[in-house]
Amino acid sequence: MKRRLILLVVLSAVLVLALANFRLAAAPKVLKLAEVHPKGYPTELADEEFARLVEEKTDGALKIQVFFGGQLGSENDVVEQAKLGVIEFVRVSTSPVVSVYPPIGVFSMPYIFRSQEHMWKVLNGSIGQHFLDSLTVVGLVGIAYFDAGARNFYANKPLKGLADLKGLKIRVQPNPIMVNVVKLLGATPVPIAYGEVYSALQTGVIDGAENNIPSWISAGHYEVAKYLIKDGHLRLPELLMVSKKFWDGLPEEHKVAIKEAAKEATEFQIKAWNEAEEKYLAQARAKGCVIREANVEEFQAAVAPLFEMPEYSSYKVWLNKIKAVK
Ligand code: BDP
Repeated sequence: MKRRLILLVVLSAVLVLALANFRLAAAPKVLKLAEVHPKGYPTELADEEFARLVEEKTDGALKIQVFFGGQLGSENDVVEQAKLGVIEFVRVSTSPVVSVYPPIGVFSMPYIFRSQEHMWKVLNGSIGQHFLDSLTVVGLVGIAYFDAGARNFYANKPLKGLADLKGLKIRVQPNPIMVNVVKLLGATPVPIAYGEVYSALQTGVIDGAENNIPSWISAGHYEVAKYLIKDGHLRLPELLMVSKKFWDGLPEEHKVAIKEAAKEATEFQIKAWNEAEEKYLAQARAKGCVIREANVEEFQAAVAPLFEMPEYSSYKVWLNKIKAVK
């Protein structure tokens, strides 16, 4: 009787251990996705949707955690970390990618998209696909674009026209093209990470910045810089990318699932974006922000020399292709 009892205890222990082991083996892999925006911002909402879809489509094998609000570092930092395979997914602006893959700087050239529709025709066509695919040479896999609307200038002083930008210290993304754009507009460019813009405005390190309306409002920049001039100099696409190091180790069916999820997340994001633009614009008005329409031709004329700079001559072929997309 005693022997039987001992045997039973031993067998149960073995069973418990075996089950625990099985559970460990079957535990979903938790992957990181870096996002600079706060919870509820349209790109963050789309990241969450992407994570949900990936988990669903891989039957729970891949679980993505969204680290919002820049918890994993600046966009330039997380791009580097994704290249190394430390972070699996990143949602960033195309701007920080210019430093690791200069050809994508084509999208940072000002006034190249006629409208949101024109931009999406380009991104959904062969040009957009070319840039997503070519990122593999720097250790990144581009899987989707998101919408970031149009960027405008804002400052702590009234901005009625181009002349008002003269001499102002304007924050730009750490991107050499934007440094040149702001210089051509007569202001002083100050490249700093997104997460530092608010305090730089508060402490007077900068007089203004440039971004889309949802960022201007959600990051609180409007509290210090309430004058915005709508010139729409950039429609800078957002990128969702995967670390190639991680990607190469995935089974084919998971790659397919991730690509499908990214496609659906893009559709979701564009809707969320369009709603957010209206919502944040209404908030800006309610908070007493001053929004003026720019004489865009005046701005375009000022930045025209950029297109003749030798460092951007390789962009010409792409710029012509973008222009030709109807
Ligand atoms: C926002 C982009 C974000 C960038 C930020 C910036 O969504 O990815 O980090 O601009 O200006 O519009 O750095």
